[in-house]
Amino acid sequence: MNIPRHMHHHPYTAVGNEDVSVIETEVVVIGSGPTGATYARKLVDAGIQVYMVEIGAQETLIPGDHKKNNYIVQKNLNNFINIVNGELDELSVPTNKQSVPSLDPSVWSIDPHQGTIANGQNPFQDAYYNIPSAAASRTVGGMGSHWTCCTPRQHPKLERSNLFNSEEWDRLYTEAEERIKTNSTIFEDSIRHQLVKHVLQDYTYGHGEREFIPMPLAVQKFPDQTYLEWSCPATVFGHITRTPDRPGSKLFTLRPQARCTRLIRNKMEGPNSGVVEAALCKDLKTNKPFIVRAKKYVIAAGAVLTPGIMFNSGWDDNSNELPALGRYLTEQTMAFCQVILSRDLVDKIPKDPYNLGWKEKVERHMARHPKDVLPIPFNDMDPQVYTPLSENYPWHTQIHRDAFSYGQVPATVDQRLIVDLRWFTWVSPEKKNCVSFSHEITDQFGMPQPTFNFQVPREDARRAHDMIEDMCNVASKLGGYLPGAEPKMLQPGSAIHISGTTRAGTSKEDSVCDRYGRVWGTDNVVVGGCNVIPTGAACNPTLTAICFAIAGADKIIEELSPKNKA
Ligand code: KBG
Repeated sequence: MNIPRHMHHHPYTAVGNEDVSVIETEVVVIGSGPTGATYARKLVDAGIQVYMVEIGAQETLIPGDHKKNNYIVQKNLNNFINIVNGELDELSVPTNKQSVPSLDPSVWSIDPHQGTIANGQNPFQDAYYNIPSAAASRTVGGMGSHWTCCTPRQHPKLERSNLFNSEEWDRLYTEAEERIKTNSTIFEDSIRHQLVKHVLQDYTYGHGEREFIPMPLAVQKFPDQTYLEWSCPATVFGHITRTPDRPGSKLFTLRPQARCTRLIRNKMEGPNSGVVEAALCKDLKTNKPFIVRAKKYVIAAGAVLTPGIMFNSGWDDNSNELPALGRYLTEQTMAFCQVILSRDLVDKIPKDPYNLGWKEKVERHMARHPKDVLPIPFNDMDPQVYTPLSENYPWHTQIHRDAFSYGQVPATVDQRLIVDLRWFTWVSPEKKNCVSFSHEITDQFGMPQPTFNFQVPREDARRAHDMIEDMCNVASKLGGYLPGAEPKMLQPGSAIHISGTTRAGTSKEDSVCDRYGRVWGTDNVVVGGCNVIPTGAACNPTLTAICFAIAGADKIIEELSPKNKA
């Protein structure tokens, strides 16, 4: 199965007369986030050659590492905010059509009927129907290089699709958790984690059935490391990538800073009609096109850029081959606040009310740092508590600390006192909620500009309202609001969990691919990522996207196995 890869030059008719290099491989994977990494790892481990194309640069020594795997960042989470901000490229920015009457009349100013189109600005975007925080992370590792690593399973009744039966889901989730190293025990030693968990467990709020439990997180703690090791695409790639310490697998090539422009399809009538023959790419450093020829093409380039590549490959509005492409888009509604722990709770710590050995820890800390006014060791890990979604509380919650692109804590506030509350609920998939593309304008990377048309359906909006009320109730048991971080709904897209844009299903009328990510009407194109998830879900989608990638990769392995290859 190990076909030697060779690069050679020959004129490729599909891109005109230009002499372009051609790379031969078995499977090309576009995108290096958690799902691309899952495909690559499984295929390579099965002896299949993989060429991965990633538009972003490799910014870490180990490809696809988490930017939080850094002592300095873990010492001060505020440092992480700028990293995340820098990695979230907004996808559609409505052109500002507001008049500015005080503008110096001699300067160039916008024609309100046109607008500019640089850097994601989009004159077609109606601000009212936008998903303003929708973003892409163009870097090796994709969103996995800064994600929060929260990896719950979807609720079997409220969230999960029935494309797999419950045994199949169990098997997929178990493998996904193993690959991404999910666990719920690492934070058990933390005083604040236990404090928050116990206070909220004691508070049953009239419904005994609600559980406040440790959040499932993809993170490890190695005995010889002073900081936590957050899981990421590097974890999933494992041995197949090249690092300073190892050569990586001969079957795997990662090519950063290369854009996949489109797939080249055979449009001739006949048995090969619709089959993809090559991926047309461009090296962004040299601006030179190149071609990758493979047996299978896996697009895992993010929930918005994946349908964009497909649109550019001819599955556009004119072709009408995939009427569900870009449609049934879902994005969770999200509520957020930050509290400062109450004086009563902080004062409880030295008394060790739950008999968890806090007294010794606090005494040791005070002896070392007599000037510290808080009975909380500096290396006490952050709280990481959640409540799984349930029929009575149909939202996913996170009661934790998580510096993201927002949530900066002022330098004058001790970060040990801060707890973040994030509540998420689903938006049901509706055909009219969509991302569309146009051949008329491109984004800053020369790809079709996405435009969103998104509105929260009435019933989902009501649930979002109940959700924020619940968040306030829970917050009030912990402390008071950090000024500036009082409860609010975040703008659409803040969860960065857009799903459904190439959804899996059973027919092309309302889906783009089957449960293995195989695109309808082609033999050799597979899509991966949250875009494949067909249901509206409240919890973090990455683990479920990895499940779909596991199923898809297993199918490719079966199809490319020697007996089926002939
Ligand atoms: O807190 C995180 C959360 O875990 C998540 O999955 C989402 O993407 O982003 C949140 C921060 O905004």
